[in-house]
Amino acid sequence: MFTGASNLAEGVDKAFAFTFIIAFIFIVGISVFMIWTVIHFSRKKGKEAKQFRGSIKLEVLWTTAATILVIIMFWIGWKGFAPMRKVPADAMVVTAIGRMWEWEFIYSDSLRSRELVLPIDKPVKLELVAEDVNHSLFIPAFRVKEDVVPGYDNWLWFTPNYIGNYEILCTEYCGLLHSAMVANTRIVEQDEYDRWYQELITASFVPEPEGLKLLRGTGCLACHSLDGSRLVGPSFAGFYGSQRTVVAGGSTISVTADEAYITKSIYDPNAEIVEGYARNLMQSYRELLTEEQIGIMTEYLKKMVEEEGAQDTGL
Ligand SMILES: [Cu+2]
Repeated sequence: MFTGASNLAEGVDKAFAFTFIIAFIFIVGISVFMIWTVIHFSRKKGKEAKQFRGSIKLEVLWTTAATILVIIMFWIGWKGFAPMRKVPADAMVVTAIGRMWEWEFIYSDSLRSRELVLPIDKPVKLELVAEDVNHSLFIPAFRVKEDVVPGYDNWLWFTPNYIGNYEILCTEYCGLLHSAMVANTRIVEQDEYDRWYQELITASFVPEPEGLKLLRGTGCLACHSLDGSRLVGPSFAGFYGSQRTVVAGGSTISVTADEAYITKSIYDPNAEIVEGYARNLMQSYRELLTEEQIGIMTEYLKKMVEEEGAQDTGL
């Protein structure tokens, strides 16, 4: 019956199931009684209306019964909730950053990851940081959810106890692409986690190119992938120098993705829309990016295509 993937899931599910069952019994009971009352006490020919006064016995009965039920509901809910605010001392700490419109996770030694990878059966505390507006981190499979608010030190903890991939969602409407603000949490065995962490350390020694840093820091990669996968906007894989079919002012034209096109797409994103993508999802970045910065980003995108080409020809 209880299928959550963390130690906290059973407490939440029990409270939910109990409240749901009680509510269900009452809605059915009250509806049936109401229908019976309407029929039974309807005006009938030859029958005098009778006047009733209140019944102390009934009043006491349903007040006591309802109070006891509510106290039981509270008690079951409290038993599920209390452990959520008691972090074990040995919990591993990861900072979860929420920004429009992506999640990022910072492990010890400032190692950053887009995916939340965690070892099974080990308690983890997520410290929640918002970089712009209010967000809310929700991992349905673990039954944990907390608001991520700028300037407020919020946190949550859990112990994952099933291997697998689980979705992380944002459940506080945070703007245009709120619904795309998803991430993955991967629960693995301890040795696989250690391997993954080593890779993270190794990757951190390779300095990130300036252009990539800008793309990441400006949030471009939340909507434009680097690996060709389709997100809200067109991917950057094989992008530079390619022919784009765009819709501009009602007519479909073909343009080359060069620096001028990139600058235009960043400063006036809705003037030309790549065929098959939606209009008005991107705002102008005129105030946020200088032409020089766009130049650095363009250089990176150009190099990316050159490297892709070199890989394809086996060079
Ligand atoms: Cu959000």
